[in-house]
Amino acid sequence: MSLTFPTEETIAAIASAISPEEGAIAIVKVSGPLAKQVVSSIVQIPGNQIWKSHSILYGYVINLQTQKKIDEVLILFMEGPRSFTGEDVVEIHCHGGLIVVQQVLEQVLMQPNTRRAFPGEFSQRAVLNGRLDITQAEAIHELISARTQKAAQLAIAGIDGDITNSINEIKNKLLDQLSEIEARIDFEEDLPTLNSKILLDDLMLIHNQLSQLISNAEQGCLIRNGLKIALIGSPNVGKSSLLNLLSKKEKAIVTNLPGTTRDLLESEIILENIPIRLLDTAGIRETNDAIEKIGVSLSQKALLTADVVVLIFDLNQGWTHNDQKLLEQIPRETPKLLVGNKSDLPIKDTKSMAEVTMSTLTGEGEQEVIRKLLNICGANETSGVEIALNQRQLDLVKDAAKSIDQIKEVAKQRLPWDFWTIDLREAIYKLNQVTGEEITEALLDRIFSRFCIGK
Ligand SMILES: Nc1nc2c(ncn2[C@@H]2O[C@H](COP(=O)(O)OP(=O)(O)OP(=O)(O)O)[C@@H](O)[C@H]2O)c(=O)[nH]1
Ligand SMILES: [Mg+2]
Repeated sequence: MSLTFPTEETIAAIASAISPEEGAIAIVKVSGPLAKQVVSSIVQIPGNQIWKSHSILYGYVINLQTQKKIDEVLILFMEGPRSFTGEDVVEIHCHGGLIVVQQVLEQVLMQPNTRRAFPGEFSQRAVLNGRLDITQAEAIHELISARTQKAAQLAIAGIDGDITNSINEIKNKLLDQLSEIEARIDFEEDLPTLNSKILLDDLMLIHNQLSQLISNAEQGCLIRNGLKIALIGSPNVGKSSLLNLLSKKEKAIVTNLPGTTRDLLESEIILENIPIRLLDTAGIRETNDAIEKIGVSLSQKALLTADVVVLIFDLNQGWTHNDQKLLEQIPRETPKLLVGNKSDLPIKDTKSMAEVTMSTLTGEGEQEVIRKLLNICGANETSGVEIALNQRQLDLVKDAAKSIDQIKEVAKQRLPWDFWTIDLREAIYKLNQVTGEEITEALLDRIFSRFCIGK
C-alpha cells in the first residue's frame, strides 16, 4: 500500500467492554511513539522491574494531581513493530467496572501529545503499517460482533487471510489473461494467435468462482446479521405460545383472553447457525382500549419492517376476514409463512390457507414450521459456507463479476483486444479494492469509522 498516514500522534482508548459491576479486568490501550513515556509517567513501579518488550510490569496508576493511587495494575509493553498496530503499544490491565478504568484513561489523556483514539483507529494503523490487510481487520471487527459459532468461525477464516487468498487467486488468473492479451496488442506478429473462444471460456470459469463467492456472501450475511421475524395474527391465535415454544422458555404471557400481548416482545433464537430475532406482537384488531391500540400500531409497524412475517391463524376458528385483511397488509416483497395453529382442536376450515399446520400446545408440526421458515429465508445451505465476504467486499466482487460478464458481449461483437483489456482491468481494480491494494485514504477512513472505539 502506498499510503502515508500521520501516526506520530499517540492514541489511547479503553479496549475492553465497559459495564457497571462487571469485568474483573479492563484494558486501556496506548499506541504510538510516546506510548511507553506516557504510561511510565503516570505509574509507580516498585522494586527493580525494568521496561522490556513483551514482558509484564506490576505497579500503580497514580493521579498526578492528588498523588493518590487510582488502581493496582499490570503493564504490558510491546515494542513496535512487534505489536498489533506495528507501533509501540502499552496495555494497562486495570480493574473493571465503570470508574477506575475511566480514571486510568483520563490520566493517560492528560499527558502531552496524546489523544483519544477514533473508532477503529488501532486497526487502521495496523493496516497502514502492514501488520494486517484490510480484510483481516474487517474480520476482527466481525469476530467481535459474532452472535453465533458459525459467524465466529467465518470471521476466524477471514483473520487467517482466507478472503484475501481467494480473491488473489482469482485476481492472478485475470492478470495472466490480461498479460496474454496485452502481449498480442504489442507484438501481434511475433506471437501465436489467441483463440478468443478458449479465452472466453476461461474467463467464464473465473466468473463462476466469483458467483460462488457472491452466493456464499449472501448466506454469510444471514449468518452474521441474522433475521428479524415477526409473529403476526389476530388476537388469541397463539402467537405468544409460538414464541415461547421456539425460544424454549416462558417469555411471553399466554392467556385465553384475546388482547393479552400489548408490547412488542423480542426473543433471540438460533436456527441453523442463523441468529433470529423473533418478535411477538399484539393481536391486530379494531379496538377501543387505549393501551391495546398502541400495541396494535406497534404490530402494524413490525409487520411492515420485519425481514420475514409469520402470519398465524386459528384452525379452530378458520380463516377469518381479519386474517385476510392482515395478509393483504404484508408487503409483497416480504417473505411470509402462513401457519395454521391449534391443530389439536377440531379444524373448522376445510379449504385451509395454511402452508403448514401445528399445535403449540402439543408441539406437533413445530419441526415443519422451522423447516419451512428456514426455507423461505434461503437458509438451507449455511453449513457449507467457509468464507463469506462482508457487504463492502461483496459489492466490489459483484462489480468485478459484472465487468467480466461484459466481455461476453465484447467477444460476440468481435471487438478488438483493447476492449477486452478495459473490462479485465476494471475487474482487477475492483478485486484490488477488496484486499486494500488499491484503496484511498478517504475510503479507509470510512471503513474503519464503523468500528468501535478501542479496536
Ligand atoms: N388447544 C390449543 N390451544 C392453544 C394453542 N396455542 C395456543 N393456545 C391457547 O390459545 C390461547 C391464546 O394463546 P396466546 O399464545 O396467548 O395467543 P396470542 O396470539 O399471543 O394472543 P394475543 O396476545 O391476545 O394476541 C391460550 O389460552 C393458549 O393456551 C394450541 O395449539 N392448541
Ligand atoms: Mg400474545
